[in-house]
Amino acid sequence: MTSGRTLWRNARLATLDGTAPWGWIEDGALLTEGDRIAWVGALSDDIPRYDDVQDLGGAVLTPGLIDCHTHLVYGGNRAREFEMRLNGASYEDIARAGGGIRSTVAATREASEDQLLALAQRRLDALLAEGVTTVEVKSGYGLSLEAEARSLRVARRLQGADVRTSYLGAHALPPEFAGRQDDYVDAVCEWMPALHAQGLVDAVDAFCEGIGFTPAQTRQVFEAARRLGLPVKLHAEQLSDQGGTELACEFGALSCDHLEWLSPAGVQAMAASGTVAVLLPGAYYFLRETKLPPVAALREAGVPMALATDHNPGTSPTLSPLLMLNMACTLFRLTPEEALRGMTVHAARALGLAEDRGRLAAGQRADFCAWNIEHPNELAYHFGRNPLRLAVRAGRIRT
Ligand code: DI6
Ligand code: FE
Repeated sequence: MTSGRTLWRNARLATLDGTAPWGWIEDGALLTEGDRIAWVGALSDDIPRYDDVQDLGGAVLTPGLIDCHTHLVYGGNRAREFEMRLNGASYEDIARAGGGIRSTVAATREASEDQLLALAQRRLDALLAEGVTTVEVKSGYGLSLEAEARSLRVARRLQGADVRTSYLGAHALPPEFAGRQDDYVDAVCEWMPALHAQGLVDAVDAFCEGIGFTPAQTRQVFEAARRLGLPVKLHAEQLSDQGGTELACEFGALSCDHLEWLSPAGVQAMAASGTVAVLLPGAYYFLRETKLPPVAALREAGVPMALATDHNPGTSPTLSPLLMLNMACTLFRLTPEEALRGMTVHAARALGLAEDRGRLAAGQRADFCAWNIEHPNELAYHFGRNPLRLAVRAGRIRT
């Protein structure tokens, strides 16, 4: 590829720019210059000068997919726990008995940095194969300064997509802090400046839940983030209504994620603070939850809804963003267009990248996917089938 101007033509564009359905352009073309989109339009328009041409064979073009909530770095798996749940134990029972997140913490601490990298890269490769060009990766299975740093370094070393990292030290209580939860929260806050100084943290996350951390502890973590100028996000109202969302919104959170138990007051707080609701149908499905996130209320209040895999070994072992598009429709009743906007435009916003990516528009990063489909609604329709033809990242075809 040259660093000059490339015209990508013979495509049908779901730009997702503006509010027109799909931002659709039939007979579309797109011009890239370096890593940016320079122009988007119809073939019948006046096309600016270009140096070379790529023919897309009539494919549907969308922005590259953005998986804005994953836990890709960990050792082991929890298939045994899945079996236990099918034999009657609940997710909370297993967590309280010292299994759950803490069993993954043990396996993660045992693995070397290179082993963790190999495991995480293989997982990321599966996401890339379905068109992901940007991914958020959380720590949260190390739970010591050194092990959290190692996980975040692994995330930074991943190849093939842009990675945004979130520090999730407040994910679970590690065994060496048993019975000393407040001391652990102090430690999480103390480690934060060191991790930030190493350039390892783009945002700070926490698990505010009965089996996680209280709103008061979450506030302490968010205050530490604020002192460093780091944006926050939250695992909020997943298994119960803790009021974590209202707290996160007070801190101008980029996103609140899960939200099955979100209250009407929580919806209003999100609307007022412009916080993105990240919906995670994989975890809802895998835990066989029955309480749905309040999608109609979020829609009514104008809260942007993003969608992600939440890939993690305990509650959402999926590596299929396309399956999440389908489940968002079948389980949560999003429309196919809302689902796709949720994994592009709104996912970008959940990472603080709305001005940079998530749409096909001049000035945005040249991250896009060409799909062998007739219409973009098929992305949410064909579950278990991957129609990706090619992915372009920063103006280059990913091989
Ligand atoms: N909520 C989740 O669904 C994951 N983390 C969280 O805070 C579960 C993580 C795990 O079970 O390993
Ligand atoms: Fe999560």
